[in-house]
Amino acid sequence: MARTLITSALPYINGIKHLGNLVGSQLPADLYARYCRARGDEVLFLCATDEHGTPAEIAAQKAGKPVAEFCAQLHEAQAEIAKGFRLSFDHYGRSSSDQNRKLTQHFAKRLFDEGLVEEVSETQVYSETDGRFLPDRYIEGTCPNCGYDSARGDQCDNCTKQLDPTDLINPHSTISGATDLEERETKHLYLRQSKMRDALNNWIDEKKDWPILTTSIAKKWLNDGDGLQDRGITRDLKWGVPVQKGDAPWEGMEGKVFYVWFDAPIEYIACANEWTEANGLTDADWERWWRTDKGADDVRYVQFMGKDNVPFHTLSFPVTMLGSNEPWKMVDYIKSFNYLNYDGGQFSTSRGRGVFMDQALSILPADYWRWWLLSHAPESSDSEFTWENFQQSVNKDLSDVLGNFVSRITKFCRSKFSESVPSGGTYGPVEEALIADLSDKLKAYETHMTNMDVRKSAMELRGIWVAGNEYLQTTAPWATFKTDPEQAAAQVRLGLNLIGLYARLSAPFIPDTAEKIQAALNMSNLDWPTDIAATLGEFKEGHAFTVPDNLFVKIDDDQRVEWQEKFAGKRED
Ligand code: B3M
Ligand code: ZN
Repeated sequence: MARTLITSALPYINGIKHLGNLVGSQLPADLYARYCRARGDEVLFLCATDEHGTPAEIAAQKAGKPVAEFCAQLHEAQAEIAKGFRLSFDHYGRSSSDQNRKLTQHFAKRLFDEGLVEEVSETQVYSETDGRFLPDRYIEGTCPNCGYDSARGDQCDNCTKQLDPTDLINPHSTISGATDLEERETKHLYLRQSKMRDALNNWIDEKKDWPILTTSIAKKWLNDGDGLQDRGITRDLKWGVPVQKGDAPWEGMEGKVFYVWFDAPIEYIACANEWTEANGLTDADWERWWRTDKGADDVRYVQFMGKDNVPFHTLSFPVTMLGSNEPWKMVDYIKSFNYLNYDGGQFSTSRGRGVFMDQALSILPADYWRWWLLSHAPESSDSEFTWENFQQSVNKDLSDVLGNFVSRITKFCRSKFSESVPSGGTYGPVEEALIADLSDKLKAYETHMTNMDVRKSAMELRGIWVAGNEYLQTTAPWATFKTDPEQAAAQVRLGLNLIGLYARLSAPFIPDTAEKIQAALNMSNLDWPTDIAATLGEFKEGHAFTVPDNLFVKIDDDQRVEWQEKFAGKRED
C-alpha cells in the first residue's frame, strides 16, 4: 500500500485566516489527502497552528490576554473553522506543544554538534524599564528618512525604508513607552546556512518534477548571493521555545527563545508525535512516517504552501534536517501557490479586507467555497475572487450542471416509476459511447489529481458532470417514456448510476454533497471507481433511494450585491 505524508503550511495564530490563505495551502492539501485516501493510500495529513514570535505577542497584547491563553483560544477557533471547511487533518497540532519544544531543542543541539550553529555576540537595544532586550517590532520612533513618527525598528511603514533600531530618532519601547533604551552586548545563535550550499544544490537538483514556481524561488535564493546568508535563530522574547542544548541549559542563552521560523517547520514532525500521543499510539507509529531508519523510506512526502513560504521550506528547513545528520524523511514534492486577490485588490488581514474563513461559513456551506476556490486556485498565476464570478460558478457548475442533474433524474424516476431503480430495457450504443467517453475522462481526471493540477482536475470533473447532462439531453427519457417505457427505464437506471459515480468522483472537492448523495442513494461507501462500466452497473433493479433535498441553492443578484457591500469595508470585530 502506498504511504503518503501530507503537510499544509501552518496557519499563523494571530487571527482567523482569509480565503486566500485557505486556497494557498490547507484546502488543496485536503483535496489531495482525500484523493489519496480514496485511491487506497495510507495517508497521514498534518497541520497545526504556528504560535510563536512577535506577532503573536502583539496580537495577544491587543486582545488584552496573556499570550498562552490567547494562543489556546485562537487554536480552538481555527480548529473549529477547519472542521467547518471539512479539512480532514489526521491531527491539528500546535507549535507550542511539548513535543515541538523537545524536538526543536534536539535539532539545535545536533546542529551545534555538527558545527552548523554558532554563538555570535552582537549589540542590541535593551530597555531598563522593561527589563529586556527589544526586538525590532517592539521599538518605534521617528523615521530619519521621511519624518513619520511611528516607524518600526526594522522598517518605516510610511516610506518603506529598511531601518535598524539605532537609526530611529527618539526611539521608545512599544511595550511601556520607555525611552531609557541603550545598546548592550548580547549573544545569539546563528544557523550557518552557507556551509550547506552544495548539499542543498544537490538536493534540489534531484527534484526534476517540482513545479517551476517552487524551484525558481529556491534556486533564486540559493544562488543569488545574499539568499543563503547565515541567519540568527534566537530572539529576546518570552514566548517561544526556550533555547536549550537538547535537555541541557545553554550557557549565555538564558531567557532567549528560538526564532519562530526555526521551530515552526519542526512542528511538522512534532505534530505526528502529538497525533500518536493523542491517540494512544507509540513512538514507532510516528517514526515510521518521519525516520527513514524506522520505516519511512517508502513514504512519499508532499508539502503545500503559498509562494512566500517556499524559501523557508527549500533552504532553512532542509538545512535543519540535512544538517542534523540524522535520517529524517525529506520532502519529495512541494506544491506552491500564487496569491488570490480580492475584488480588485489584495486580501489583507491587517486591514480586514476580503472574506475571512468564519465569515464565509456564516453565509454559505463549505462546498460552495471549496468548489470555487479549488476551481480557481492560483496555480500558474495570481487569481482573483469577485462576487460575480463566484455567483456564476455556484449557479452554473454546482446548481445547473450537478445539482440539476441529480434532481431531474431522481424526481423523474419517483414520478414515473418509484423510489427504486427501475427494471427493463438494456444499455445500447449511446450508453456504450458514454461509458467509453467517461473512461477517458476518468483517466485524465486521475492524472491531474495525481499531479496536483488543481484547476485542471476541477475542469475535468466538471466535464464528467456535463457528459451526464448531455446524455440526458440526447436520450430524453421523459420523451422516451411516452413511446418506450422499457427503454426509458434503462436510461433512468443509467442516470441513477451516474449520480453514484459523481458522488465518488466529487467527494474530494465537495465532501458534504457527496455524503448527501451517498445517503440518498443508499451507497455503502464512496470508494474510487476502478472501472466505469462496473460502477455504472452498481445500482441494480429494485435498489431503493430517496430524492435528496436540493443540493445547491442559487445565488440571486440581490443577494450577491448585499454580500458585495457587506464585505467591501473593514471587518468589524
Ligand atoms: N506560519 C505562514 C504564514 O503565516 C507560516 C507558515 C509556517 S509553515 C512551517 O505566512
Ligand atoms: Zn519613513
